[in-house]
Amino acid sequence: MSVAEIIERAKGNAGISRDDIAELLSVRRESDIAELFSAARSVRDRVFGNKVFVYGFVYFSTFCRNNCAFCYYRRTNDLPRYRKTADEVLALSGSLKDAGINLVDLTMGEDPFMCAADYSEFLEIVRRVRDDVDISIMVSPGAVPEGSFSKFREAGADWFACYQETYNRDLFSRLRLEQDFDNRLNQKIWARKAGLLSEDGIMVGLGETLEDRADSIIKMGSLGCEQIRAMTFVPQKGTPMESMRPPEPLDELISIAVMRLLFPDRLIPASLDVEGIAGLKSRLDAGANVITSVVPPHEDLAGVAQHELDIDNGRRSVEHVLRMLDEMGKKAASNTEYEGLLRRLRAGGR
Ligand code: SAM
Ligand code: MD0
Ligand code: SF4
Repeated sequence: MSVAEIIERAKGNAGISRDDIAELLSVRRESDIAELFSAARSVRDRVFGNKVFVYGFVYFSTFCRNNCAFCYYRRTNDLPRYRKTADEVLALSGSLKDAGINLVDLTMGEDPFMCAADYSEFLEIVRRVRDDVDISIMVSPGAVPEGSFSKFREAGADWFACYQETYNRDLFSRLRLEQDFDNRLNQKIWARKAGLLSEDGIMVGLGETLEDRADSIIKMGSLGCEQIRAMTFVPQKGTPMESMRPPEPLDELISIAVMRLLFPDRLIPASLDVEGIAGLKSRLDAGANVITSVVPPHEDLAGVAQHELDIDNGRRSVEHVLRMLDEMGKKAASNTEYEGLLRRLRAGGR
């Protein structure tokens, strides 16, 4: 089958096999890549027009009890760490909202202090952001017990993010050391059951095969996750994966485009946490429609995969991102538009 034929089949996910998807993920000829990205853009534009959504990132605690092989913040990496107070998180969320974001992503390592007493401290932060800032909220606390999801929902969270990284169980066990594959998979299911919207994601360039990547994309879609992402692995100092060769971001872009074709109405991030602001346009050009990892400068906040890149020079700030969108002829959605979308997603329509 030609690439054009597979693209046609991929659109709307009609009669496409895992092997077809793997083949689409393997395109390398410049003209094929251009055709794939252009198809992804037109599918996105048909569903979302020229509107994109902008998410502020507040990584409020970098303490973590886990020891993921790929992560800078793994327990055994000896680092200076921080934990913001509830008042600080509130102030950061408020100023991000004033600057024009649609959602604040409250993210932490699996910080024992925040996990204690069934997440009471984190839940209180969520309640205060909801009541005092009144902005849409995503929580990224890691893996939580089944009974906690309804508490996050009641506290005011709209979204629960928890990325499987890969649906290859063997690879998972080498990445997320001492963690349970099924428990992490269930996070997506339990979140949606409790009325939360759910985000899943994969990492690209960890040694997975094209078939693995195809399987992961199919699985994320079939779980019904309303937001799905792919992020290129960035090797981190002090970790067992430190000396791996940094993968080119092209495979991430191709994954974004394939996800867009298969799942036209999902939210798909362009994360600034891989290549910084330099990576924004290429990701939007591949079919993404949400900008994530927007971080205010000079607040001593870190990114995850790129903990410093473009933060204190202001290039990841809301203002700078909005200016860039303007130059690209795109429009940031208003909060009324974003909230309308969330209501439709919750009602099961997209
Ligand atoms: N601690 C929670 C967890 O792990 O679910 C929430 C944190 S969330 C910020 C962490 C996500 O960032 C991971 O699931 C992974 O997809 C991504 N990430 C972490 N380290 C990375 C790296 N070195 N390169 C690329 N992505 C990375
Ligand atoms: C991002 N650094 O959006 C963030 C993070 C967690 N929900 C998101 C991976 O790229
Ligand atoms: Fe902790 Fe999340 Fe990093 Fe794993 S990815 S070490 S759970 S912060």
